[in-house]
Amino acid sequence: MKEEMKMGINLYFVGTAGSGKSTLVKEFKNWMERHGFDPVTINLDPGAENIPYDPDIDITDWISLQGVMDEHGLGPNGAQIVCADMIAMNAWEIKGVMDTYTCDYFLIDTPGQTELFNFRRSSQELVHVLGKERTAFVFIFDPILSKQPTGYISLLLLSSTIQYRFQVPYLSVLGKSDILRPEHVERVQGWAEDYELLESDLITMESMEKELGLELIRGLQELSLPRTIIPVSALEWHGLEDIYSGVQDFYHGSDDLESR
Ligand SMILES: Nc1nc2c(ncn2[C@@H]2O[C@H](COP(=O)(O)OP(=O)(O)OP(=O)(O)O)[C@@H](O)[C@H]2O)c(=O)[nH]1
Ligand SMILES: [Mg+2]
Repeated sequence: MKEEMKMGINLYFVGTAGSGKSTLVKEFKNWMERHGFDPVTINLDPGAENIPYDPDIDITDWISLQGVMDEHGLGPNGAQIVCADMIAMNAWEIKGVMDTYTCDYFLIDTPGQTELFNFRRSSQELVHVLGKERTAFVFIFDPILSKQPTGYISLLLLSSTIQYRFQVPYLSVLGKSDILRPEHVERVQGWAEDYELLESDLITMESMEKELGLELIRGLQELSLPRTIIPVSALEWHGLEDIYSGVQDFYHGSDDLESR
């Protein structure tokens, strides 16, 4: 196996609640193993119950949401904020455990309440301590929200905050694309590539958000957001190779599966 493959890229899966982060971590791990790679999974959600895979490194070994709720007399949302900062305080310990692994990728599952991860300074510190120079994000667009131009624009704004907050390479993926009709998938792909198409589809909508939406599109056009969105189905193993080659492009040039 190539030496460069063993540098252990930190691949974070982010997206709105229920967008499919944990399932994608699970299936991307299975896919990687099937293709001869060594992935290591990390759960960063201290409130996660019923994770669909058995994480190699689990934040709940350090921090428990229920424990923080009990100790500080907080509800689940307030406790999540405390936990987000506690995760950063434990970052060097997590890094210490990561250093005991020799692997290709660390697949990092992030909390369901995505704004906690995206907006808090502690997450930036965590990403830095765990090795920002080898980091990429996979931003999952929720398929149901993405079907409408207004929902898609909202998610585009959210993804742009990730670029703004973290300044790391990231891929946009359309999650659970198996539940969308092929023409819907193509439409969303078209919007990613061509903002004029997004604009013209927004204009035809009877929506109060139309005027502001058009102005937002003009602003978004100025940003260097990814101009492709990868349709992915974790359950059907669709688009997983595209994620892999997209990340490889960031760090190793075009080292695709064929060249292994
Ligand atoms: N059809 C389909 N369903 C999926 C896919 N990926 C995830 N799901 C389903 O979507 C639901 C949410 O998936 P999760 O992986 O738990 O999503 P999450 O983003 O980790 O959720 P939170 O951590 O709670 O925010 C589950 O019922 C999954 O079975 C997919 O590729 N296709
Ligand atoms: Mg999850």
